[in-house]
Parts: sequence; C-alpha cells; structure tokens
Amino acid sequence: MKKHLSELAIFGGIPAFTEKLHVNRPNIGSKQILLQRINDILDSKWLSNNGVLVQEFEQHIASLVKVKHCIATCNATTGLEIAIKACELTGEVIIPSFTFVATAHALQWLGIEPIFCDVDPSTHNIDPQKIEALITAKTTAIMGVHLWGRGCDVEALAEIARRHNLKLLFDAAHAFGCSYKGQTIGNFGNVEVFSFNATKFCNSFEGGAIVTNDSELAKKIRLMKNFGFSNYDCVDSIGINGKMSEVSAAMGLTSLESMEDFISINRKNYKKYQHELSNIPGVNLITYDEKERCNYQYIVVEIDELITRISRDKIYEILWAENIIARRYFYPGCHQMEPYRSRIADMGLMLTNTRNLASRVLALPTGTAIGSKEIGKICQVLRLATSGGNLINEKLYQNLHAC
Ligand code: T4K
Repeated sequence: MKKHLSELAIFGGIPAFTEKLHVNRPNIGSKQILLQRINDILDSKWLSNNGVLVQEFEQHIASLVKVKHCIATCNATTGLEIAIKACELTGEVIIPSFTFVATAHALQWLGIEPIFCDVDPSTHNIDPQKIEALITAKTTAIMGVHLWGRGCDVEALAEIARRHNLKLLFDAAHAFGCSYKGQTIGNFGNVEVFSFNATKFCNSFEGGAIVTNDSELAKKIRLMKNFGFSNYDCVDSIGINGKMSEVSAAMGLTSLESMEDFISINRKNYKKYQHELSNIPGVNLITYDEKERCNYQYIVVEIDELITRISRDKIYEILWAENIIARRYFYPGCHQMEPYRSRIADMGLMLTNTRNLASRVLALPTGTAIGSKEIGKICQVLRLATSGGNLINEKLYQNLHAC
C-alpha cells in the first residue's frame, strides 16, 4: 500500500487529505437568495437579452468601481474581444507574456498579433521599460494585465501610450475589487475588463464586465455585445452575442452581496499562509500592498530552488500526490503556447523574467472552501517537501501516490 508523503513516519505522520483541495474552488454566497432569484427568473419568463438582473448587476458593479459605464458579458474573453473591436485595434498590440492565454487569444482571434513583452519580476506585471523597443508602425495599443489583482504601473503605461498615440486597455480579469494608488481598478486606460468566471472570488458561473468612463465607447460596446442591434430590426454595427444571461446575473448579484465576506476570508487565509510560510526558506509568498484594496484571491508562491534544493515541479507533484491540487499558473507562458510558439522560435530567450517566473510560481488553494486547519497542513507538506530536499530521493518518492 503506497503512502502519502505526510503520513511517512520520517516526516511526522500527519494524516493526508482525503478529498482533493483545488485552487480556485468557487465561493458560493447565500444559496437561499440565489435560488429565490432563479425561481423569480423562471416565473418571469425573462431569461436573457438585457433582463432586469443583468441591468442590476451592471449598476451594482459601476457603483462599486465608481466608473461611468459597465456592460456585462458572457465571459471576460468575449468581453476583451468586444473591447478590442470597439477600440478599433488592428495590427499589433503589446501585452505581457506572463498571463493567462485568453489575453493573447482575444487579440489573435480578431487577427491582431499579440506582441509579448517581458514582465517585471518584482510585480509580475508588464515592464514599461521594455515596451518602447517593441513598438512598430503596426502597433495600435498596449494591453496591461493586473496580474493576481496587483495594479500595473498605470502611469508609465499611460505615458507611453500618449507619446506613441496608442490605445490603452487593461485585462482586469483578476482585479475586481482592487485599487491602484487608491483608485478603483476599472477606471484606467480606455477600457478595462473583469472576469466573473466560477474560479474568480466573485463569480456569475461564467461572466465578465467591460467598464469604461468613455460614453461613446460604452455606447459602441453595448451595441456590439448584442449583434449591433440599436433597436428592433435595426443593426448599426458589426456585433456578436456577448450577452450575460439572467441566471448568471443572479449568481453575480448574490456573489456581490457576499463580496466583503469573501475578501475577508481570502485575507485571513493569506495571513495564515504568510505566517506559516515565513519559516519555510525558499517558498516565497508574493506580497499585496496593504495600502491598496486587494481581493487576495490568489495565493502565489515563488520557489527558489537554490534554497529549497527541490524543484517547483517536484514540489507540485508532491502536492498533487497529497491531494493538494496546486497550479503552475501561467506555465509555460503564452509565448510558449500555440499558435505563438511556432511563430518566433527563440521568443523565450528574450523573455527571461517570464521564463524564470513560469518555472518558479505555484498557486495554492484559498477561498471559502478552506480555512486555517487546511492551510496549516498544506504548509506542513511544503515544509516537509522542502526540508527533505535531498531526502526526497527516488526511493522515497516511489512510495508516494501517483498524481
Ligand atoms: N485574462 C486573465 C488574466 C485570466 O486569468 C482569465 C481567466 C481571462 C482573461 C479570461 O476570463 P474568462 O473568459 O474565463 O472569464 C481558470 C479559469 O477558467 C479562467 O477563467 C481563469 N482566467 C484562469 C486563471 O483559471 P483553468 O484552465 O485553470 O480552469 P480549470 O478548469 O483548470 O479550473 C481551475 C481550478 O478551479 C481547478 O483547480 C478546479 C477549480 N474549479 C473550477 C471550476 C470552473 C472548481 O473547483 N469548480 C469549478 O466550477 O482556467
């Protein structure tokens, strides 16, 4: 009978998790209120197409973000595509290479080439100093990503965009409820897009929201997300079906009502990880600026292999074997995925920080699905795995459950 690492006497024999602990288990607000809302939707027989709950969801977000316009969408990827189309981008757009692949795909889907820029290793966000070298006659915009909910260097990006007459967009999929220099994210650049996917701390099953303070742009976006219809029988522009359904809005509104609780649980979990990891050399938790509003929805550690003497990938395998389903976000980097990888073979060589981060980063479970006890055990496994270092030899490893 194979044993879990944590059960081995040599490591102190802590009982293993019997159920899988996933990263990004959805937070569920009040089931009762959600079910009531769904019941009302069914009774009203209005299921989609700009229903009352979608309108309420949009107003709620606009007021939370303190932004003029919010347009709900079926997901953030479609939201990005609509925003890109509405901004009339063409040619090339500069984005960070260390992000979820949807950032790049949203552009490529529209025939626009994403140009990958390296990130700042201390923030994981696009490095403004590396952008200008990538600007060509074809560049029409910069699209920053507020990775993990930590704001990009908005001023530096805005200054470059201004100097080169480029549009500035933000993929704010991670950053709902966060601020940058005291201002709520959602107010920067021409337009920003949030995600309310099930894995986000506030979710609408699937969903997104495009936010902007530009009234003309908002009008265009509103038309575009509904096939371009400005009225019955009247189509004013090209459009797509980017609409959010009423049931998604019901979940979204219910999530928003519990948003503060979710953030406070995430923050408590973050603090527990911070405490537990403080004495595990080489497992470095990323920091959030306490002066800003943060949603703390990602617990991200960087593994310093020189100190741990065990690779991030080995730690990842050990965690999985222990039923801790950590993720290597965003390995191996967008530029190493198709269709981008084939396009520029040595792109990885130029994106040194992205390459390093992609080999060091691990996202760990958090959210309402777990608490102090589980975090204590996750960190105990990390402690054992890393203090083992060369103890985690092949023989011992063979004792572990296969992933
Ligand atoms: N830009 C950025 C920077 C993004 O991170 C994302 C999405 C987007 C744009 C696009 O947003 P959307 O179009 O999705 O609104 C997940 C999410 O599906 C994706 O939304 C998110 N980023 C990305 C970071 O994570 P995967 O491929 O890792 O999903 P998956 O199915 O492996 O699930 C992740 C974890 O969540 C697993 O451990 C299982 C758990 N999970 C997931 C779902 C859906 C659950 O426990 N229950 C669930 O219902 O992309």
